[in-house]
Amino acid sequence: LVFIGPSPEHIRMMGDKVAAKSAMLQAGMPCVPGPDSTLSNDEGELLAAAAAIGYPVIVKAAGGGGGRGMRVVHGEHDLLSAVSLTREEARNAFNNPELYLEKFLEHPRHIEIQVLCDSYGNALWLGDRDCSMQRRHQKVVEEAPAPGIPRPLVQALGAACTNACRRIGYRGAGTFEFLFEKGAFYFIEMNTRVQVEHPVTEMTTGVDIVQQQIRIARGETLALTQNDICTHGHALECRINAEDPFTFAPSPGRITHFAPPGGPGVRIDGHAVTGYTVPPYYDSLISKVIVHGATRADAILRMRAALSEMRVEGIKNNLPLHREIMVDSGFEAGGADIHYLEKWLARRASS
Ligand code: MV4
Repeated sequence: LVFIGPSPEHIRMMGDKVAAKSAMLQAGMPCVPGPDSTLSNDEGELLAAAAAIGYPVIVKAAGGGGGRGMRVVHGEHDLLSAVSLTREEARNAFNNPELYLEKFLEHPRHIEIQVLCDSYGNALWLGDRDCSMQRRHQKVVEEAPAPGIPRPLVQALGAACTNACRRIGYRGAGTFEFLFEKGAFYFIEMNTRVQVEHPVTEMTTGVDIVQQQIRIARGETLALTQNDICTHGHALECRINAEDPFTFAPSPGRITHFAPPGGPGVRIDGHAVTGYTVPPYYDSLISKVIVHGATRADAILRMRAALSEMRVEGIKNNLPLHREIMVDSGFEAGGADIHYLEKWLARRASS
């Protein structure tokens, strides 16, 4: 049996967010300002560490990630209670009470870089994705490339990611997650797996990431070099969930009619068919609609057409929400931050 994925040591390293950040700092990766160590329990040291960063700060659990185990602190009066609360939560949820401290970035975008590495020190990056359109840490719409960011900045970041991979001896597919604010990138976490949003990278690079994972696991050398990688056009992905499009309550049950969209530049990843029963036990994701176009504007037009063709009947689903997002001027403009969708939903709920 051959495991398809990174080594256990790398998975463990990236699961410990303090170890991950420390390895990345040593590799020259830009990280969010904050101490390169776990927090002590000494009140004076804690207050000094936060004061050195400047408020607001964010307390994060070393064993957390993906939005679990973190707390924003706006001033020194809240720091010590936030640290004890987060530590208790971390102890219970992750069996790891270690915490770390960062400057809290208030209006960042969530940008990620896809990498592929073989077992022989070869590393490639496959462009960037913007995953800022999210609600409660669940991505809703993803795209590649990230709109409006100067390409030389992204290219330097991609090179920093492949350098870091070579330095730590990473193997397999991986994603470097960054916050982007005021023209700068800050590393936050690395995902050691193929992610739900990988199709937008496949559509813009033409590289089959899952095929590459299997080839790497077989012990093959990457047949591609960085010069072989160029991105074309723009791709969008809408996650179709079995949920109420207003309350977000899960809506499992039988799909009485499923009609996926089609046509040039339209890809559906999913398992749903007419007659399929969505079980109540898992994530509500039932299908992904991915489109590619020559430009971002073309991709949006294709997504609007695809969503208007698509039918999912018998269960509630978020197709109506996606149809609204695709005609929203803030989304169309590109570059919305991680809070945009939640604010938009709050306005929509009250009108
Ligand atoms: C942050 C942050 C602001 N400043 N770190 C949330 C998920 C986890 N991967 C990291 N997260 C954040 N870390 C600093 N220093 C804001 C978030 C954050 C977030 C990040 C990415 C996507 C959605 C988010 C939603 C809320 C908060």
